[in-house]
Amino acid sequence: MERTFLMIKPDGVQRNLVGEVIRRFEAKGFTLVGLKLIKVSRTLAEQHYDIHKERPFFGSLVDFITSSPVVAMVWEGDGVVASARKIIGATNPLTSEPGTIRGDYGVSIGRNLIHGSDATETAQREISLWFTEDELVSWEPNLTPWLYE
Ligand code: RTP
Ligand code: MG
Repeated sequence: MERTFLMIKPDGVQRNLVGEVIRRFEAKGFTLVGLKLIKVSRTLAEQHYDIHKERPFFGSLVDFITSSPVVAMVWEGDGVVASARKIIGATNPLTSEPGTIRGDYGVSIGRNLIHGSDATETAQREISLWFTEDELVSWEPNLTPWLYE
C-alpha cells in the first residue's frame, strides 16, 4: 500500500491545528501508520530540504523548521501521495484553494502549516529519513471494506 510523509510545521503546532490536520486525513479515509512530536535537529532539517539548499530561502526555512516542535507522520492509502498534496493545497497559501489546509488556514508562503511528499520516490526517502522501521505500524482498519472495492 502506498505511503506518504507529512509534517505539521511549527506554525501548525503553535496554532493548535494538529487535531484539525489529522482529522482531515482520517476523514478522507487514509490510515495513520506513524506519528511523533519532535524538535527537529538542524541536520535533519537540512537533509529533509536538501533539494532547496541553493535557494535564497533555505537558511530561513531551516531556522523555521528547527524553531519549535513539529508533528511527523506517515499515512497510508491508495494514491495517498498525490491526494495529500491536493488536501494540503498549493505552496503559497494566498493562491491555494479554499477547502485545502493551506487555503483555509495560511497567509504566508514561509508559514504554510504542513509539508507533504511530492512523489512516491520522495515519500520513500523522507519516510526512511524521519522514521525507523519499528516506529511504523502495519495494520488494517476495520473500515477497509467500506473504503475500497
Ligand atoms: P513542502 O516541501 O514544505 O511541502 O512545500 P512545497 O512542496 O509546497 O514547496 P517547495 O517548493 O518544496 O518549498 C519548500 C518550502 O519552502 C518554503 N518556500 N519559501 N520564500 C519563498 O519564496 C519560498 N518558497 C518556498 C515554503 O515554506 C515551502 O513550503
Ligand atoms: Mg516540497
